[in-house]
Amino acid sequence: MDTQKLQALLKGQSKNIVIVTHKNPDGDAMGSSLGLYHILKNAGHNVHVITPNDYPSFLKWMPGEKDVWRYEWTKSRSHKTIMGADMIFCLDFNDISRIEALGAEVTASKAIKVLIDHHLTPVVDVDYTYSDDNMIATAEMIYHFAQKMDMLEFLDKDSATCIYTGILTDSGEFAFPKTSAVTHYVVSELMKKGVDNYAVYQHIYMSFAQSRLLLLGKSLSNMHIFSEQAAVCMTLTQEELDAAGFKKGDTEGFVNYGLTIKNINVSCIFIENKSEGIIKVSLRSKGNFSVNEMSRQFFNGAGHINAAGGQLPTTDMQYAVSRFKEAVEYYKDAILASNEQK
Ligand SMILES: [Mn+2]
Repeated sequence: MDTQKLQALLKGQSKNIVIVTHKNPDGDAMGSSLGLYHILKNAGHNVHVITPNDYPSFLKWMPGEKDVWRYEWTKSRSHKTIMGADMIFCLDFNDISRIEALGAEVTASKAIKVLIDHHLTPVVDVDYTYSDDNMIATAEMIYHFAQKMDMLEFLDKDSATCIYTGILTDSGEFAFPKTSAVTHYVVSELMKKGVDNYAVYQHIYMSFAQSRLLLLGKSLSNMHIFSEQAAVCMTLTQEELDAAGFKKGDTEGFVNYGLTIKNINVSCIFIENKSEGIIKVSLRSKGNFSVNEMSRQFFNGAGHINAAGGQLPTTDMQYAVSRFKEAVEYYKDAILASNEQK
């Protein structure tokens, strides 16, 4: 389907539209979905946002959020709505497996399907694809999509606030390399619609649970620094998690703190899960050193060049740290050569 035909559909009579996004939705998943939701609603369509599962509480203030259905809690009405949809938008994922059980529903539906995404090489079977891996966020693409569809008149403060949230979170507060002049232009246009940037910032970054800060302190004080290998690792045992009152999501992003040290190119955090009898591993790197490869080799996992996960089939934290030491020694030269500043 070409752009003109899609534009005619969206500007034509009211449609039943479903928007789906990936499992464990993040700021960009929710920001792009709800940003598009408001635009399409304002254009007169009947729109539902359906996520595979629940999302973190720091996103539960976004305009329209109260109307979002979590598929795992709303299977039968989600099923009916998806089967009755004229159009389905797939946002912020590049593979149908990323939406789990919801994927079978989307695949079975006869609706016209549209994919908008900024991950590498999407393989979702749709009628219209807007994919660009140079984009910092799918939320930014929603703005460009609205422009392409000649629907910017429907961008209001609510949709702008959601799109802004997606860009803010996926760009690491406008720090990551793919943040472009165009990104800042879009943000400027969003702010003209009345986005309260300070309020958004407070909702996202200044509303953590106490347990998160206690655990951050703990994990940092447990940090092992391997200066010669330009690497650090942090640890949290089940006992430490319990003592701080751990809640799901509390340790999100902790691993990134290791990389804030000058001349450290690899950071790792080990988090024990006693009931599963494992230690979960999270890895990050600066530059071109691949923690994906390191995780495959040493931690039974996988991921991307700069971000990977894995696990060890033990709850022995001392063993985990020694395994890390072994891994960074093995890759020492590559780690030291990573992120060489010109
Ligand atoms: Mn994204």
